[in-house]
Amino acid sequence: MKRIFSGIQPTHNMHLGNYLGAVRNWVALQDGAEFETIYCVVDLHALTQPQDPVELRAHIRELTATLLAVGIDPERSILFAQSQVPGHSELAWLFSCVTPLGWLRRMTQFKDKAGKQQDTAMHGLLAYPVLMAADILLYKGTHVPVGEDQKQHLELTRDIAQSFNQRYGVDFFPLPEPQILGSATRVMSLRDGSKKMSKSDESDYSRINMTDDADTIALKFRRAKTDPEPLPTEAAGLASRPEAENLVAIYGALAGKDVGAVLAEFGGAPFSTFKGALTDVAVAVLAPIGGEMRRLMADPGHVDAVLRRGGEKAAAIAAPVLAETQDIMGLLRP
Ligand code: AQP
Repeated sequence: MKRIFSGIQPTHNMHLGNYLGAVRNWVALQDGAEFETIYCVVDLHALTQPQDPVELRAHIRELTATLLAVGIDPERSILFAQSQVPGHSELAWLFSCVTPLGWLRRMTQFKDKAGKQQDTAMHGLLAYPVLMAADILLYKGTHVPVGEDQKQHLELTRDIAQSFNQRYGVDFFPLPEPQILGSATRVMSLRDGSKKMSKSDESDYSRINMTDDADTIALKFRRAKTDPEPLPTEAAGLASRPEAENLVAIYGALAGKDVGAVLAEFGGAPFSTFKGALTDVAVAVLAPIGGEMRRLMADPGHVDAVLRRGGEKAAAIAAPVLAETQDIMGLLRP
């Protein structure tokens, strides 16, 4: 059976980058017949950065409501929060005993986030990819939709699965494959076309949040960094113009058009004209999602019930995998 596992951190609510780069594809994968889909609000991963406990709990609920609002259907996908299934932490410990430290120190994300402070960085930051391997393999996930930035971590998941299988002479864990979808878009910051749009960017003007209203979306696009030239008529004209390239890519992803078609329509136009059209298409996509999310948040009991049911379904798949792992490793079952 082909099984997709993917997660999103409740570090803040979802932004347009998370949606166009990942979550929109989650909905497409759920709606296709090829995969069983498991989607997780990875709150344990969020703890690798300092979190205010009250805000974290609110973000877990808000993010879940947003996932429901964009079309994740808890009847067709398993949707839950990572901390609801203790097996994630337990399997991560077991995997940490078959994962050499050198593999973790080499991870680009660790090097970027820890910088020169590797000795004072938290162990959780270093161990993040081991927990990610546990997230996927606890369900024997076979396919993981990943962006460029997560490819290295998925490679490590495969290495950990292989290391476990080899050490114990079993063929127990699958080696999960990256599921690359053509329609995924890497969305860059609206303030700096060389940085990805990110929840943790200090400036809210760097991103479009899924909950932004029409006025805020218009203001953020108006303020988005651009250059003085009009839009080119050919894709080649976007080279060395990262901010222009980003806005064109966002427009294309939202309107379902490729870059050539967007430039055929707007080539030669000034940014003021293009930004107006970009706002219209963004509002058309995001306004109904924001409305649905606010409706769901008015009934937090419903969101909690969805997570509870999802957690039960996830735990039912996880329990035998964890028990068999413990058996293979020579532990006594609880
Ligand atoms: N800018 C982006 N463009 C395309 N895809 C993106 N993703 C994140 N940012 C972009 C994809 O969204 C999924 C969930 O991401 P995550 O919550 O696990 O964490 P992240 O990649 O670290 O995202 P952020 O927004 O930058 O969060 P913070 O600031 O908390 O670290 C992933 O599939 C990711 O590739």
